[in-house]
Amino acid sequence: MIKLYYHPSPNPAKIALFLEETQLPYELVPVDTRKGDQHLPAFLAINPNAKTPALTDSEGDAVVFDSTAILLYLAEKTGQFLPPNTPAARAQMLSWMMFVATGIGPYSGQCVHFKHFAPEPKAYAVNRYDFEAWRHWQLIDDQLAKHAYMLGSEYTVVDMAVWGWARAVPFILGPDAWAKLPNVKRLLDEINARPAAQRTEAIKAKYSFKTDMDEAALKILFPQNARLPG
Ligand SMILES: N[C@@H](CCC(=O)N[C@@H](CS)C(=O)NCC(=O)O)C(=O)O
Repeated sequence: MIKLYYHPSPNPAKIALFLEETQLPYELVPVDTRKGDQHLPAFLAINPNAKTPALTDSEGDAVVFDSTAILLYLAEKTGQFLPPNTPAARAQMLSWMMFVATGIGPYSGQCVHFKHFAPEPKAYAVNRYDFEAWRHWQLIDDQLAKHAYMLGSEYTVVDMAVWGWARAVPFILGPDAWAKLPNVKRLLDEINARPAAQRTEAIKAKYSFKTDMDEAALKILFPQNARLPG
């Protein structure tokens, strides 16, 4: 049995989408990161990085954390949503998966942090991360201007990786972002209309995750602020 350690945020959502697309049986284990569940010893034993998502698979005793690793694990396990098994197609798949893992995710996440949550002064950081987040999203848009999907004419695991963060684009880049990223918006709308994405969205309603970003949640999510003076 697969267990998905889940919070309704961009990285875990990609995994729920994959599981819903493939209809693999799985049990969802809520991890309420605004309450600090990611720091509980039982979760740290699965993901020492204290972040969602993580996944265990009793078939083969597998434990896997980080959304990119999990997507690749599940795609290889099922043989689904992968490009043709040629060196050229696999090279493109790995390149774009790592681009999302090391570029889209971190720059979008830091852009959100500095725009919406960081204390002053922050103009330098907002400028850097907004610039880099835009640059990364523009490359995704350019790729999607050339092809229906990230790897060409087929919907693959790379599109699911992009979808996780694409849902948050207006919060990351601003309310006018879609005017400049029409191809990302097209992919987002297309995936959102899929039954698997609708089932993924419905997960939120089944669990009562904390939504308040109150003082306690800020302390848990941004522990580095304890080092700031006064
Ligand atoms: N590189 C990791 C990043 C995971 C991550 O940042 N997860 C967020 C949710 S999208 C989280 O659990 N944050 C809680 C925290 O930082 O304490 C991945 O792709 O899975």
